[in-house]
Amino acid sequence: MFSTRLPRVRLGALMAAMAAAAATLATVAMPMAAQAADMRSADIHPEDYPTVQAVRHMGELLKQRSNGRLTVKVFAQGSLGSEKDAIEQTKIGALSMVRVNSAAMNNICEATIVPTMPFLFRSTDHMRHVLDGPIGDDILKSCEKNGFIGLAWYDSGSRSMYTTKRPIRTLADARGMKIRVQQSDLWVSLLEAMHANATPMPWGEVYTALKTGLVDGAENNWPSYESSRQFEVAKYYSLTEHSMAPEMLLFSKVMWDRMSKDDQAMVRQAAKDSVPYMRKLWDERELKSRKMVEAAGVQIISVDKTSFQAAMKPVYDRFITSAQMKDLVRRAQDTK
Ligand code: GTR
Repeated sequence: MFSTRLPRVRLGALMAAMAAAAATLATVAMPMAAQAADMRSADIHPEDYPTVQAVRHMGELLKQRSNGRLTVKVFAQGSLGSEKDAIEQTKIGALSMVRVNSAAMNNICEATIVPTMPFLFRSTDHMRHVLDGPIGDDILKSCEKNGFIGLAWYDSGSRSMYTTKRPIRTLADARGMKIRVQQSDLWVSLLEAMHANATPMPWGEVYTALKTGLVDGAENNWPSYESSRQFEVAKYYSLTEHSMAPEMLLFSKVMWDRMSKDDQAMVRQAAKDSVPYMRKLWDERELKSRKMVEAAGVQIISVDKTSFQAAMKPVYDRFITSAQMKDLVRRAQDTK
């Protein structure tokens, strides 16, 4: 594990550069319809992860519906680099699609901060109602100006804290701990509000960072904690459930604008149709992952969530300031 992770990151960067070169060549040499036909999508998760499977499913639907003309190739396991790299590749049109967490878009498309906010969603149902309705659509649409066509929201469950040396039982326990966060200003602020030391880094580096003691902990949902094997090196999982930051499926605006209206509609529909499929896989995987890590000896710790929630006021004060952001948060909170 230790020795295979770093080279993969470098290989990913190399492949991303090659992908960019190939896409540039394709732009010069190929007719428009052909460009739209072979779509490539990136994901940092392994092959069997629900997000990867959902995009594969979307590809199958598209292939069927277009009689084999539109296809999607999914590059899983971060083989094209980190989420940040893949977002950049998508922006310039070297990749057609990318599946990332909303947090990865926070510094790029401001409205994605809303569903990433701590303790915004009251339950899975509440989250799904908000994202399936006009608020979810408005946020996806708002990323168009940044170069991304928002196709769908996928589930990502609740994120909780996990640590290597000692468990977090109360808010005070988090004080001074070095905790890995996603590369988003919101996440730095969120952990600072717990008086922890926020350490942003790409997902592919977290296992090693935990193992070598570079950080004392991280935070994520059950399936990511399990599939990354981070539970082997951070055995205390504290049920803070502080954010339900969802996953996003984004299409490159550069590539989108080269497609016919009919193909765009087909892509949108296939992405939409992959959501229930993803949620089914997700619900099963959450249970399976939790059981698996418990069997492996992970200690699950319940915490007083209200104290963590109360500590988040400065995060709302800092990030939810404009009328547009306040309106989105209020509408989300008012959703049943
Ligand atoms: C996972 C998410 C990834 C990535 C990762 C992280 O839950 O699915 O897209 O954001 O968390 O923490 O970096």
